[in-house]
Amino acid sequence: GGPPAGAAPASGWDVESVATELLACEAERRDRPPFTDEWPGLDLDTGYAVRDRTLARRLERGERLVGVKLGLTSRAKQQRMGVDTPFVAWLTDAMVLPVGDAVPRHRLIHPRVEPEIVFVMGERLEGPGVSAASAMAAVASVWAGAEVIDSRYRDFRFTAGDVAADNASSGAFVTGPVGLPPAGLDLSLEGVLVEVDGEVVDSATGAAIQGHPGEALALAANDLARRGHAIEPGWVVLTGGMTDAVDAPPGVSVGLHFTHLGSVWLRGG
Ligand code: OOG
Ligand code: MG
Repeated sequence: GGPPAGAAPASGWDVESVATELLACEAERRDRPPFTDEWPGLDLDTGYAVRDRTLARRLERGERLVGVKLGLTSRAKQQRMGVDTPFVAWLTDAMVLPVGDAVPRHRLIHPRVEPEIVFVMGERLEGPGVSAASAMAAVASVWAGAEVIDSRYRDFRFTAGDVAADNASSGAFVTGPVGLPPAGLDLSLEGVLVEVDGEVVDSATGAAIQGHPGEALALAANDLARRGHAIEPGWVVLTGGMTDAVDAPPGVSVGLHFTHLGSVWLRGG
């Protein structure tokens, strides 16, 4: 029973109107309640359909696709956000934050900062059937990263479908000082300290990301394959927040210190 996923629901929302509303919220820096309050049928796959519509609109207005990000790959993030499904979203050049820039609050709603292990791809990676080992073989270099997440949902309240539609709370991201070849690193043991104004407020290792960030990369390739996408050479892949995100208001300084990948500094904004 019930209408098929993606069909116009009784609430009046559909894939197209949700995509339009999310892009408008982003442009106007306006948050809103999650769509699933009115449209419970907005499940993960319908959310992905919305995500792909908003990407198409971003590309139409001249943005360039530069990679993908994973969301909710660590238990710290899953527990904090109340959603335990990892998922994949798009990164465009408009989300790249130049090194040295502060958190771009002027174009965001309620930004928060989280530490991530980032891959730059050397080879194409296409699912299904990708393992962590075959995924890592396609990686050219590994970087420290700071993701500035931002949600179009008030108080970051959402279900898996809502947040997939919202491109996994994408905002901006910046990468660290060095790109290292993956072969010499044990990424499950790569540690990070999250420092806010001189105080270490959180820490984690790469094992927080599905046991190893390569597992998250494999998950991304296999998940994207369900909708006919592959991960392309040169793409950036954000493997997911290792700890809960932190607030970075103006005047605050956030340092993300990795064992081998160096430090990423971000001024609040
Ligand atoms: C969802 C975005 C998740 C991550 O790394 O887990 C994400 C959110 O926390 O709003 O970027
Ligand atoms: Mg993230």
